[in-house]
Amino acid sequence: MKERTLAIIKPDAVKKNVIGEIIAMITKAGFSILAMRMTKLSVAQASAFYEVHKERPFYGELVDYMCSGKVVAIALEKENAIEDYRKLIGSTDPKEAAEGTVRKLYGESKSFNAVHGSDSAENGIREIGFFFAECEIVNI
Ligand code: IDP
Ligand code: MG
Repeated sequence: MKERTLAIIKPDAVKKNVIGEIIAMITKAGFSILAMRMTKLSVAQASAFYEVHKERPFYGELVDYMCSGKVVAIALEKENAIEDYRKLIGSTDPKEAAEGTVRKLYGESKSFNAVHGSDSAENGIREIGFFFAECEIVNI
């Protein structure tokens, strides 16, 4: 079944000038881009996006990081998108990520790990809705 996932190229990866490389990895892996936008998150937006983590000790650092520069939000669709995208990006901690994954190639640390990916089909839909209006999703 086709699923949707939200990718975010995080501020560390944007600063490294690897937006193109990461998008190439995503499209070569067979994902369709339904919507894409560069933006800079406010503290309020980043806090709301990561609200599920608000009790975690790293929440403040995570919000600061996500607001520290520009990000690229990308709505993706593919069969089995959630699992396949998470395989493409690798483990949360780049040190533990498999060779050839986005986080292994471009992540700095568990905190600054280059990209975001949704963790379930339900959250994929919800997170895409956080960045894109229904009329901005181009599904042809
Ligand atoms: P995920 O991005 O692989 O789904 P989550 O556990 O959902 O990982 O965490 C969200 C984000 O919070 C991570 O991508 C990373 O930027 C940050 N993060 C996760 N765990 C830690 C940690 O132990 N220390 C610092 N930052 C963390
Ligand atoms: Mg997560």
